[in-house]
Amino acid sequence: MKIAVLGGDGYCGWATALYLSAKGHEVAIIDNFSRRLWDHELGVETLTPIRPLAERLKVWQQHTGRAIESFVGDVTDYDFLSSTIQAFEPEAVIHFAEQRAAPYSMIDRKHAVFTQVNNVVGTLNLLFALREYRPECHLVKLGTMGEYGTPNIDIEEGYISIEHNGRRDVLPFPKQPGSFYHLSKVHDSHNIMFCCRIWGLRATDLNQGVVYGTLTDEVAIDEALINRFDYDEVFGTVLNRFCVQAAVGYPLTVYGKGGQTRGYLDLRDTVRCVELACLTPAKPGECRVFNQFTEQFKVLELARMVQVAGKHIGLNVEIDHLPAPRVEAEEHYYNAKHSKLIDLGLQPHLLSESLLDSLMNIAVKYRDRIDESLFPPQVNWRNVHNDRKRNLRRVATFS
Ligand code: NAD
Ligand code: USQ
Repeated sequence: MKIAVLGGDGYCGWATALYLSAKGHEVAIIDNFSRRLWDHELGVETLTPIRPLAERLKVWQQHTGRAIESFVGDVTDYDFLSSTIQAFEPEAVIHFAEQRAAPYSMIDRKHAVFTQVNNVVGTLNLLFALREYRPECHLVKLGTMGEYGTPNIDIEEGYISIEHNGRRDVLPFPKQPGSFYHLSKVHDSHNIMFCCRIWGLRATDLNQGVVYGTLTDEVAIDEALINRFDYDEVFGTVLNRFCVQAAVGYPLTVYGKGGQTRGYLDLRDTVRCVELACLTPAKPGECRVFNQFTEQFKVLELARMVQVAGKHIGLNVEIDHLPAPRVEAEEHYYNAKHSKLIDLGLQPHLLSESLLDSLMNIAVKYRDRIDESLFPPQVNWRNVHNDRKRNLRRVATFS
């Protein structure tokens, strides 16, 4: 298939682009490198030393003989995006190209507004470009499990059958997102559903859980292909952060009681899920929703697993409970369905089997690059004001 990967220079996008290219698909990456700029803005670096995209692509072609085309530009620029869609003529578009950190969206007004404009406008532009130039193309859009929040009932895959005053209907599952970022995903979902309904576009909204790990078969081919591994308080996700903290003997930063339960998946399952969605596209007019995670854990459970794994390689790991910087339930019911991707053939990698190889050993390998000042959380949900200095001093001023 001809598959365009929007956000292909990022964490999930890079792994996906290589995986699909290795499988024989014709892949193009579309990215404006804003993620690399946000690292500069925050004064942080990924644990793993990632190379410029052009160099990465050259090395990939040298090893595999397979070329990946790149289009550098901003998906919020309609002229750029629509001309790229016309030039590449994709059969599927995988849309990863958004600002994806909840804490980044909660720094101040400017970052909240930027996140929602970047994400919602980019997706809207894509919907218009597809309608105009590739109406048969399948949109595979990365959403998030965080769209649902943590309701006190089972979470369905996108839709729920409701009986109300004696009448029955199947409706979108209620959303209770927990940050301006997560809200942007809800707005996207509504726009996608609407465009499928009125124009007959076809889409799969992948409500993904928290991703962990950095190794996939393809990036392991050469050090120059290495993927991101973020551990700073803004872009670092919890399990990646815990492993890096363990590697330098820093007490694991559990926020509050640690009873926050989320769905998690290995990056190797992300790439497979996306492939499965592409290979079995939604029908015209259909907006499918898959919950994309493989296991659920409480934050404190993860910390204890990292503690045990650390012991195996001689690390003495302590666990700290910090005052919760976010406004979220610290103990709650959580039971989210996630069978649709399994039904399509997903065979999950389990955390218990990959914690050491896929995470801890990487953290230890790059230990010299770890900056401990990036561990304590500064962005506090209660301190979101117009003035960024009230929430995160590390941010440089960009106009
Ligand atoms: P990432 O920040 O590593 O990658 C996103 C990429 O998109 C970056 O390379 C960035 O430069 C690019 N981008 C952002 N805005 C753009 C724009 N306007 N124009 C062009 N390119 C743009 O993020 P990720 O972790 O790879 O996440 C990818 C997607 O998956 C996001 O939509 C995210 O919400 C979703 N997701 C991620 C996780 C996770 O744990 N990482 C979990 C659930 C969902
Ligand atoms: N947490 C800690 N300690 C830390 C970091 C996080 O206890 O040092 C807690 C958070 O408070 C939260 C949980 O761990 O309860 C997960 O936080 P996270 O930062 O790992 O993930 P989150 O902010 O939810 O965002 C990540 C991705 C985002 C994606 C989301 C999927 O950055 O793009 O949408 O995971 S989900 O959580 O299902 O919404």
